Amino acid sequence: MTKLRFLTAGESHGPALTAIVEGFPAGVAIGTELINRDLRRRQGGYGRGGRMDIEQDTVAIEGGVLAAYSTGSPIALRIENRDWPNWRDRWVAGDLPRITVPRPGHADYAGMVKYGLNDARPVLERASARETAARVAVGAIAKQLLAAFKVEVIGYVRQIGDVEAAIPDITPKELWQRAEDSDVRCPDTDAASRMREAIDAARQSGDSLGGTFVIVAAGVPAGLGSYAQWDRRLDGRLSAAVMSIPAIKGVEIGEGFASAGLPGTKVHDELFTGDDGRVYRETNRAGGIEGGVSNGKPIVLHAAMKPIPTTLTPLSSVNMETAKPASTEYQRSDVCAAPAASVVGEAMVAWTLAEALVEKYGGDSLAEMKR
Ligand code: EPS
Repeated sequence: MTKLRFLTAGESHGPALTAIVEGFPAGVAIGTELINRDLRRRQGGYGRGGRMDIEQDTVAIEGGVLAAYSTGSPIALRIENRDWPNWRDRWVAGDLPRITVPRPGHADYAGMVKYGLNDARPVLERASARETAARVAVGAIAKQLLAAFKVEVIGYVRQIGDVEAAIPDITPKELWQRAEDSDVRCPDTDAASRMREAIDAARQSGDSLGGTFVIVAAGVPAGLGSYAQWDRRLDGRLSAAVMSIPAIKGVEIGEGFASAGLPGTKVHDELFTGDDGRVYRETNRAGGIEGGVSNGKPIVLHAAMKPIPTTLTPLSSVNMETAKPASTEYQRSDVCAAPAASVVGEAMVAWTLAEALVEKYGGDSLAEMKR
């Protein structure tokens, strides 16, 4: 089996997050600093909460990399939770107070029902978006494989609350550069300042905000994925990967939902040949995928994140012990995590493309893939 796969483990307030990447080809240069850079990017963003003042996520590579190159063995990654010492004693003694009022929109209720628990703590510990730190570390490793094939994955925020950015007609790389300079990861500086205002207003009123982000993968070779079977379709796999990020409620590829309201002649990307006989297109409304197969154009994916479910303003809920009405309790949370989610989106798209590359080119070593 040559399939590339990964698993994560760990709780939000436990000792650490762990990831194991398996089936990763040998001979890929793995830079720890490139992983740490993405971990820092995920931690940032205007609207993040108090936890990010505690954490300074860095990765320890504990297997599968020797002298800065992947060996083909499982890659083990560990990110310590700096918050752990604040929880350790009560955690180990088992005297953390039970949580019996589920937050609407979080995994609390569904998790309690599913696992037959009288306490939402085990649910929220694992369902917390803290787990995405491990995914970002894995995604940063995938990006290093993609870089060997000149594939680049970038992400930026397009909307926060009801503030929508006007995306300038510049290259994805330039958009990304602007997003990198923005604390809401938005390339439109005017919209970015209105987004910050919207986040401030939500914080003031004890509320939370969602948003949307765009992920672009440039340099993706044609022919990844297949129409031959449902689970080989690259668009389906990318959508599943991005939808699996906590709080993501919508994913579209290319023009997505807008294309449903247009006639076919206004949607499909016509083919032309240039003087050199090469096929080209003037548009990319399909977002780089037709028939579930990459077509050589940049892959463009757009995702919608709902507002964070933990709100300072209580929401109506039920005490699961007494079945009586109750209000949600608040400790701390982000007001808006859409900028961070865009970094996680990059990771999940990079991962899915790395998987598809390994499938197509054969994955024991980078040299073999290149051949
Ligand atoms: C997160 C850490 C968590 C939350 C957030 C994501 O830290 P804490 O619960 O200790 O404040 O800030 O989790 C959620 C958004 C959630 O709904 O669970 C992180 O590292 O990203």
